[in-house]
Amino acid sequence: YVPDTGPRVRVNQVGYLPAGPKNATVVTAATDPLPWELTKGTTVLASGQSTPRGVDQASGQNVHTIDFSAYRTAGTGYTLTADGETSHPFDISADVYKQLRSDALQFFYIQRSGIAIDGALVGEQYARPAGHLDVAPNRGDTDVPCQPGVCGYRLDARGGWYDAGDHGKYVVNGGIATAQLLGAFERTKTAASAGAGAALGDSTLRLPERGNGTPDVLDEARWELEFLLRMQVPAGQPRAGMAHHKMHDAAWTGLPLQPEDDPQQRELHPPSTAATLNLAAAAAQGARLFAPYDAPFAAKALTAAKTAYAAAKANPAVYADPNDGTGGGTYSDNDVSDEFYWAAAELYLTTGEAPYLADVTASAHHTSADVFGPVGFGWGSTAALGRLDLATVPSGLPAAERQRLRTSVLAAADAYLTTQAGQAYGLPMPGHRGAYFWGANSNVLNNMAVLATAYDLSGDARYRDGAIQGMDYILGRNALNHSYVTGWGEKASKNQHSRIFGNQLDASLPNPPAGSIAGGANAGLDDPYAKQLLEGCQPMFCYVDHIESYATNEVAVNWNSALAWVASFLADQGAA
Ligand code: 9MR
Repeated sequence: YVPDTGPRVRVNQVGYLPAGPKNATVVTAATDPLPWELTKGTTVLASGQSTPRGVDQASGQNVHTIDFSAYRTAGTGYTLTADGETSHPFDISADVYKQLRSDALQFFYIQRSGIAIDGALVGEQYARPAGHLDVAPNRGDTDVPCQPGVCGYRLDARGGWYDAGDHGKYVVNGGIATAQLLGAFERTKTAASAGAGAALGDSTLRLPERGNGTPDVLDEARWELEFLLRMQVPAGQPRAGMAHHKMHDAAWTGLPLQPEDDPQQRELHPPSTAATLNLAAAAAQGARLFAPYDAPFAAKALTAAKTAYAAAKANPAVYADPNDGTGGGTYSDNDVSDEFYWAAAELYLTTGEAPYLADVTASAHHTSADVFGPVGFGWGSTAALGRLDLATVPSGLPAAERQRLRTSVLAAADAYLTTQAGQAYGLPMPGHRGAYFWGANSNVLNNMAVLATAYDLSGDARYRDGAIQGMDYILGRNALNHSYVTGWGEKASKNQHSRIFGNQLDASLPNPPAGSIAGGANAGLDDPYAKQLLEGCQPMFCYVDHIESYATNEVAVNWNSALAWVASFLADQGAA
């Protein structure tokens, strides 16, 4: 299988910010510098010499890089030519990322469970009846039994978002995705470049809640928060206050299948410490952000967070079964020390209470440099979320302690800049095979979020430029010459694995909406379709835009939340 990778000059297919970094990569056999030209139509606007970079580890290609940052004039239809090849066209504009923020956030409404999706808001092709409200043939989610032997009660677990291309709902992953939407909003309270956060205010998204006086991004996060709260074990039951790890169908549903057509039994799976702590962290953060808009809801969320945290401390090692993967993913994680740290941090930031601070400072994650690992944080490694919030959200932490945490964020960002400088495709992630695993695009984005936070904290433009340059990889400057965000770039993912957006299998169904990010190159080849097609691939080539490749090409809430956070940062850098 040889993918069509188009012109050998690789650019960000969408564009570059006028005062931001502008880099491209050329695949070539040449070992000496090559002349390049930036053109628009027949006019040559800039020229120079490429920098030979040798063989790129992640792609196996001999490559050169081109730096045309000095050209800053806004316009459309630019191309870059080198070695007889001309790139896809791109823009230079302060508005390049303006729409990406709302596109990436809008994905969540279309993923909602338990509510009809209004075509008047998001386009008739995405309109559908409410899924999983017990209207036949659905059996769930308003009165969900446990798996046999797990509990003696039923829960109303309606709502929330479908996790990804499946119909499952998972507390661990829902928690981190919610936290990133809340975090995108919370950033506007402290980051100078975010202005007053008007871009994330009320009526900035196409949601049924628009115009209710609450910022839309909070309304969207609340849709999942309410679900997370419903997953809590009721008082009086064994393990009260913990959260059920997940709920999904007894067996995997077919592809494609609209949520309202799912006939299978839905079941609650056992509670886990990890899920309980993710609920605690996300609900604690939600409580402080909702306080000005809906005090009763904020209080309810805080009570749930406190109850969950106490239940986790009483049940500190209840792990999800790594073999519980029939009908849904496992999201199993046998190290919850990072979730404990994150939850304690959020509870401390919301309440200022000493016991939470004591747990924060007693955690090994509070001083470890490892919270910002080379391959980024994610659903199973959440300590970075706690550290980033402790460094940015105002609190009663002693100034010296705050400074130490801030310095640790800058040190992590320095390491990502060093990694990025070593990557000829400009991404802040190492080039070895092990870095390209399931959902790697979200790890690249989360490293960019650390760079972005370092910029917010320091004002040092090197960090901002690192975050901006990382987006080039996502939007087409890569070995496949492929943009991983639907609707963004000349050649972009559009056949992501999804039971809802099944256009590739059924032409009457839509493709994913603009702003949906694919999981990305995964050298693990963890699905049969990718395995038979891509065996032996170099890491950056281990991707195919086919609906059956769930391990390289799925949509997922925790990947779109990473995109949404970063897109919101980038949209604020228009002047950069
Ligand atoms: O994102 C998850 C990835 O880190 C795991 O390696 C993988 C296998 O366990 O599962 C991924 O999550 C999937 C979940 O289990 C079920 N819904 C779809 C998710 C994205 O592929």
